[in-house]
Amino acid sequence: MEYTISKAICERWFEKLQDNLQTDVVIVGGGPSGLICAAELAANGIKTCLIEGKLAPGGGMWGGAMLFNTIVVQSEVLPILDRYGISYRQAEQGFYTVDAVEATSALIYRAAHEGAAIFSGISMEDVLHKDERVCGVVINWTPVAKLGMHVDPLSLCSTIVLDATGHPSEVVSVLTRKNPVQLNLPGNTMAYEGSMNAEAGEKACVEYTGEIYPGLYVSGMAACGVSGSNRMGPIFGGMLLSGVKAATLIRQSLAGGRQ
Ligand code: 48H
Repeated sequence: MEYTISKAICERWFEKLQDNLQTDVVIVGGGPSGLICAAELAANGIKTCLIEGKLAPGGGMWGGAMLFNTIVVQSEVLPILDRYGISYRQAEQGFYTVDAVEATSALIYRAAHEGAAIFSGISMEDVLHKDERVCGVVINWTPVAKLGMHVDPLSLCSTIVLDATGHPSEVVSVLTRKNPVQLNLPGNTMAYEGSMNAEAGEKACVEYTGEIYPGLYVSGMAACGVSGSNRMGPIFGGMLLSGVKAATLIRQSLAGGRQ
């Protein structure tokens, strides 16, 4: 019995890895913006792979605010919540509360169920950068990096990479640290996240969602950070809108390339 169990897991997992060595989109980071983007892309037949460094995807959504696991959204995202079967309760002045566990688990379920390949416990440590284009990511086990083990990585090749790593914007950071690139951002360079301003942050994370370098998109808190915009605290409507916008732009770009 033990042999059969182990063989089944190894066969399926390596099949998943092999199938995603070359893919349409690699999303780095399984927070709300990355997860919803993965769900929307996969639902539309785009071959999508999501790399999450931690054991469980969900990012900053599980914890709500100060571990109070309730989040707030604004009325414009209610159609998204309805589409994902996430319940909400009216608060004041156009704001709604959502159970963080219900919302996070719904996003994870939908991304996986629509067919996005999710790899957890694996971190992006570098990008593939060729002919002035990002064309994939370099990955390794998160514990390998944490233990400082000298182990060489593997690569995932993709047409598009999305940096959905939240506050640290790790994909953009590594690209700019290692390569003399100009980004499609104010000042052509990566900026740093500003202090809390919920109105400005919510607007900016959607506005700056997009392609900032050939092959490289940013979403969510990463879009906010690299554009030098503000953080917004425990309101998550912008993260969902950003992920949906990233999926729309990526679909348009892939459709253009295939014509
Ligand atoms: C693999 C990685 C790597 C790596 C990081 O932070 P997230 O939840 O991301 P967003 O942008 O979808 O949502 C942001 C939101 O949660 C938030 O922090 C808000 C609203 N803050 C406001 C405020 O004022 O503080 O998720 C990012 C995910 C995490 O799960 C990381 O573990 C993962 O990315 N990640 N995965 N390789 N190198 N770096």
